[in-house]
Amino acid sequence: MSTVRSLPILTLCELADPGLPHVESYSPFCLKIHRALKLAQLPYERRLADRPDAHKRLNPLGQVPVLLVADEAVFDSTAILHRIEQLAPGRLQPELTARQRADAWLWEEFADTTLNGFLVAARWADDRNWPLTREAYFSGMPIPVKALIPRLIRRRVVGGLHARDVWRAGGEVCWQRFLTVLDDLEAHIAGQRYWLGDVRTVADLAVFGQLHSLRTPLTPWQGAELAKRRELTAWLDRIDAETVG
Ligand SMILES: N[C@@H](CCC(=O)N[C@@H](CS)C(=O)NCC(=O)O)C(=O)O
Repeated sequence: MSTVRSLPILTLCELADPGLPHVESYSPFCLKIHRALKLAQLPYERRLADRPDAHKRLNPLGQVPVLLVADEAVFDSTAILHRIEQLAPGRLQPELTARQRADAWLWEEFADTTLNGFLVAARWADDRNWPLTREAYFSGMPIPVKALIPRLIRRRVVGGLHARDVWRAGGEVCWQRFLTVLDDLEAHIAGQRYWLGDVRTVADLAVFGQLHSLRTPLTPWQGAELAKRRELTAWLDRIDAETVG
């Protein structure tokens, strides 16, 4: 493992801290980056905002996370992971074979797309959870806008889920697919220490970011289904313990 020299100041631009133990952010992408920075032993500051596009000056896409490396803004959590690898070589994942490396990044992509679709659907589209999400995300809003804005944002987010084919066939089909994916992930991780076997990789961080985010009080049914998968839960607990800092 190489040493980290002359580090630039790192600032993670993100959303408010939910105030829950072991959940630095409701954003699964920010959570992934918190854990990556801790694993890489890179000290960082936090810059919190009420809404993702508050950091738009740094990220024209209007999303979080953004990592400021001195005054260079790096955005998109996958690009940030690559940057962390450059800043602290070997700390996120050891030297891998070409196939292991490809597999790690492919799983990272699967987490950011497929698993994220279920998480967004669970919080924003699932009627059982929407009141909890609305309260958690919008409670600070002044009353007159609170009646309207969350509904409009919800409509936009659920529209995005249709476009991604996550919610197009409705909740029943979405949650049936979710259970099948959970069963497949459970079978995948059975008997393995890390997502790709013996070595910890970016796949662990990315899959953790999305699945651990389903274990907050915002999504009780999805969290309970996850808890039934014992191997997956044991792996999540292990990654949490190893990266919580
Ligand atoms: N591909 C981006 C996705 C980031 C993302 O979707 N962040 C959410 C918060 S969890 C966000 O900023 N949403 C606001 C929006 O998309 O307008 C990444 O990996 O960083």
